Amino acid sequence: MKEEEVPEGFSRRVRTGVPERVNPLAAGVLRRNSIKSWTKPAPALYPHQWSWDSAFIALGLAHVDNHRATSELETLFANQWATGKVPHIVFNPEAPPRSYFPDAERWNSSAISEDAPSGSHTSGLCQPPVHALAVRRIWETARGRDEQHVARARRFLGDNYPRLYAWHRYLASARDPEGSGLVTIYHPWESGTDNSPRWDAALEAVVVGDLPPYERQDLNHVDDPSERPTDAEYARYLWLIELIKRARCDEATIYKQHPFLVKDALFSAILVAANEDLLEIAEVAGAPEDERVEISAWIERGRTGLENSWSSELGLCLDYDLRRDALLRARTVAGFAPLAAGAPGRLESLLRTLYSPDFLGHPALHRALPPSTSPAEARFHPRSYWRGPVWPVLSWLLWRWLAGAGERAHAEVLRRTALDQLSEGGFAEYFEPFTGEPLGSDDQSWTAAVALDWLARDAEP
Ligand code: 2M8
Repeated sequence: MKEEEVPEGFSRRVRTGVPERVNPLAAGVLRRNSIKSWTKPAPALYPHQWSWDSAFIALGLAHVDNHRATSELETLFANQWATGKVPHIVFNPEAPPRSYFPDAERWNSSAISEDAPSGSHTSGLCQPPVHALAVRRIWETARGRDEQHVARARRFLGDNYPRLYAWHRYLASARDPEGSGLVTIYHPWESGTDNSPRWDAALEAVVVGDLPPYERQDLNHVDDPSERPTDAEYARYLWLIELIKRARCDEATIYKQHPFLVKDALFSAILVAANEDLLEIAEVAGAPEDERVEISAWIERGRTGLENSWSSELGLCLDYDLRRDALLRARTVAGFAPLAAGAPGRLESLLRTLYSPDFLGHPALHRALPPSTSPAEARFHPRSYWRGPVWPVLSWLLWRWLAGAGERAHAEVLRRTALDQLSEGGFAEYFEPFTGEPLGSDDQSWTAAVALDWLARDAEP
């Protein structure tokens, strides 16, 4: 057996439990999910290219195949909309029929919007902007190699800086006409934390109208339907898409009449961190001074926005429902978002919340890793997708933020615990927080990708 080959049943549980085995296995997952120049998020459940998955994948690939990491992002950015938006899905024309819904035909984006790319099929939504983090990682890993790698990475940064800048400008303008520093999302899928209780109140207010018939495909790919969103949630997800299509994806029209309009704290925090990385990329790419000044202003505005989302009562920050003019009260891992911006003035409170029994200090946790929703939350569900399970990508974000905020010892414990989880449970999409049971899809690409990034730390002096 070659090192990266995985025997039958092995992907669900890495039986050796030896962390050193994780590296070749993780690279193997990415290789097997790879299609030409990009990577499927999972072997069957997600047969297309997803935006923030690809960013995490590129970040992991940067350690094993820098060139392939760049093509992952280039393929995604080749489908950028004229507005600067990076679509949340680029549809794979070779995906098996009826493998994912809503599909390219249901979206039909190029027919409804002139801003959509004409030569491909994409969704009309977007996802958190992790991309600049990945581009920076590509640069960092290339710098440790020979001249040729450095020159190629420098070219990549130069070619892609304008696309990243256009993407962030879109988010800072079309998605924040109020200048609040917080990004507005039109659909829970844009948050990436789809059925999180964060969205319950805003989603419940959405009245579903006449929906063209549809058949869910996602339930065919999991062991138990309770691991996925409910039918009632799906009806609302599809109704929101119907409304976005009727608005022809026009931002001003959506802003005027869409029933789901929410300021997303986690998305906004990722944008602050991504803008910090974009500034570095701008430096390498020799970007004009006025653009650098603009990026710095976005960072400041983002920090202010996060500060304004702070809840002293919960010791977390909260999302905001623009339609009902109300904070969305939910204790979820997204509440730690200010850490991404260094958490000035809030670090102590955030650490207190993080290590309290509401999160990592909960006595019944299988491992001290962040459940997506606090077990103290009435709407917590340990098996249901973003309502409780541990997601390795979120552990990765928290790890990075803790380290960035100067909490290196906490970050290191988190990294090791997260690697132990993967070495015990394989590269699952998410994990039951009390038992450690792997849930959702097996061989989830971004889980493997963050493992590669975590393991690369061991090689550092
Ligand atoms: C999940 O979302 C998609 C819709 O975008 C789905 O459930 O069908 C989320 O976990 C999202 O964050 C992720 O990007 C996507 C692909 O892994 O799956």
